Amino acid sequence: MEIEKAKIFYNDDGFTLIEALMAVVVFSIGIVAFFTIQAAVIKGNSTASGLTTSSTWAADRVERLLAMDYDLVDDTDNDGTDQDSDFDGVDDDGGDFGLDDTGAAADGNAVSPDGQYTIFWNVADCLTPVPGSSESYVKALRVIVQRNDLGFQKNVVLNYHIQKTF
Ligand SMILES: [Ca+2]
Ligand SMILES: [Ca+2]
Ligand SMILES: [Ca+2]
Ligand SMILES: [Ca+2]
Repeated sequence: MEIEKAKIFYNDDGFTLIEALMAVVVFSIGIVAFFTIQAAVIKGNSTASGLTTSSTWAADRVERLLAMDYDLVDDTDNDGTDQDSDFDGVDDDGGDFGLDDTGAAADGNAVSPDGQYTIFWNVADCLTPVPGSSESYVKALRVIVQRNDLGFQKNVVLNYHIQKTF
């Protein structure tokens, strides 16, 4: 009786070719799905890590600039200094006070030790009058960190205002 029962589930014909092919197809779909997910995870991790590193470099540069004496944080090429005489927030002689400048046009630049990140910073004086004061002692600071993310250039941009204190 026990043997009879067992025979119902037992088939000694082995796998048919169709069954074997179906198994291969199902297995292949699984493998492709696995690697597709794996690739997406790796890409996501790489993007996240690039973003984190860029933000860290940007924050580090901001801290260095903030640690400097107010007068030493300089709009070296003068494309953003004293160019908003009417305080309307619009660059009097065009441009964006040079704040978006990269490459040699930036007020300062540095490259990370691994060469993967390039940092630019720009300074503009007198963008905004200090509230309640006829004079302006504010500098706008923009730090731009560029990186290559799988063939695309990605930027992290930090904006700061520093105010002279007496
Ligand atoms: Ca400048
Ligand atoms: Ca203006
Ligand atoms: Ca300008
Ligand atoms: Ca410039």
